[in-house]
Amino acid sequence: MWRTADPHTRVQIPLRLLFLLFFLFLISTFAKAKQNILINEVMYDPIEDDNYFEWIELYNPNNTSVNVSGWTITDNYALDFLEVDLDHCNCSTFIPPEGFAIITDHGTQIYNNTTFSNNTICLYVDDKSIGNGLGNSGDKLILKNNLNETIDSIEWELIIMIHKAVLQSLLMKVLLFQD
Ligand SMILES: [Ca+2]
Ligand SMILES: [Ca+2]
Ligand SMILES: [Ca+2]
Repeated sequence: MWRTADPHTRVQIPLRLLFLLFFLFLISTFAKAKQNILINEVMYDPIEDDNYFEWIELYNPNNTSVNVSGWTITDNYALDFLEVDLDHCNCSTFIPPEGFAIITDHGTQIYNNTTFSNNTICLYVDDKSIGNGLGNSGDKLILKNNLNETIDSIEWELIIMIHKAVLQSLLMKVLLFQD
């Protein structure tokens, strides 16, 4: 399980701009799982630098371990193979029963100030970006096993809406300025 002093999950996106409300619209499609592993959480818009703090969390809801060796994760642009992270948390490709896997890229800095529960494994993608980087305004992820079968997928997009009251206020200021 992911533990951090300032958890920032896909359902906890901060407001970024004054007078604008950001509504995050997530479309999650759960594939007919051969092995029921879920894309549980996606940090695509970290508070810190996107190049070093993006991550994905997988969850194994089964009562047996699942080996993700040879599995791939693909975003809107690029495919990455999952690799064992020999430097962090358990050095394994087996996600424990009801356990988690954290996926980062090779340039990650998330381990500088993060701890994990014992039922978590850490994985790398095979280069320095998850896909080509996780888009803040929209992207998708497809998790496939070593037989190229889709296990889970998720897609998100950001819809920017101006609150009606704010819009009216802005229009009033424009009208007053024109006068
Ligand atoms: Ca990002
Ligand atoms: Ca990549
Ligand atoms: Ca991308």
